[in-house]
Amino acid sequence: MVNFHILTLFPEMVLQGLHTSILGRAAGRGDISIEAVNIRDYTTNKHGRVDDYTYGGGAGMLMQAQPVYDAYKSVADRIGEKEGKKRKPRVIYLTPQGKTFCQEMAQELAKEEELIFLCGHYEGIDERVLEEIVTDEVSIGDYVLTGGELPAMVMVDAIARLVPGVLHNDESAQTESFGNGLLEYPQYSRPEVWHDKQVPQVLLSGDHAKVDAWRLEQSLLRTKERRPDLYENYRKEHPQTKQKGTHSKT
Ligand code: 6GU
Repeated sequence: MVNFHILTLFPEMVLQGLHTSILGRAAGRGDISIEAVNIRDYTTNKHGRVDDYTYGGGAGMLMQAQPVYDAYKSVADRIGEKEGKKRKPRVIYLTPQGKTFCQEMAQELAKEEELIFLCGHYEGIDERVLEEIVTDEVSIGDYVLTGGELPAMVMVDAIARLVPGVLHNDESAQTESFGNGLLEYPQYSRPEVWHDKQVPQVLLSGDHAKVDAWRLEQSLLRTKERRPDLYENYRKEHPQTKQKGTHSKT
């Protein structure tokens, strides 16, 4: 069970996206919970403003410390009442300046009971509140988005599918791409021939050992060709595995 709390100016965007399909059903069963907290509900500004100009000048507006802190406090206090004063929950600030998200981080975060995501907008958030509440700064890749909502949704999806009970087939979280450090092998369904293309014979053989060996070989070939960086890591961690495909394409 992981409880996800998302601090955002666009709660409907986040809830719409995350209460769909597999995660929606998982939330319905209680395997995860996802709440969005509207930062604007916590502003003390009488016009409902949450942003202001930056000291020092320059283009763009900044989210102010007060509404962000009070939104955070409302969640942290509720968690504190539930758990007692165990320890501070992790607060993940989505920012292009953060550490790049990866499967290993997802696995680590899936062990937490409570996760708070802070989504920034405009030019960012007043540094002083970040210093007080943020435990992790995370980016989802080297490109710039308009806000932290999509990155938060990406992270929640990647983490939630690792929570026990969320995926029905216990295996599926593990056997897929990156679960074993390799890209996935190609897959086929009916019919046996489509557009003159035949399903590989080994998959029709019923020999599970042969099928597994073929799939591993395909994963290795694909990873070597498409993601040499992942392939190198895999080789280092599995030095005993037979080299695949070194004879091809040269
Ligand atoms: Cl976490 N935020 C924004 N605004 N852009 C991003 C990002 C995060 N990760 C990649 N691009």
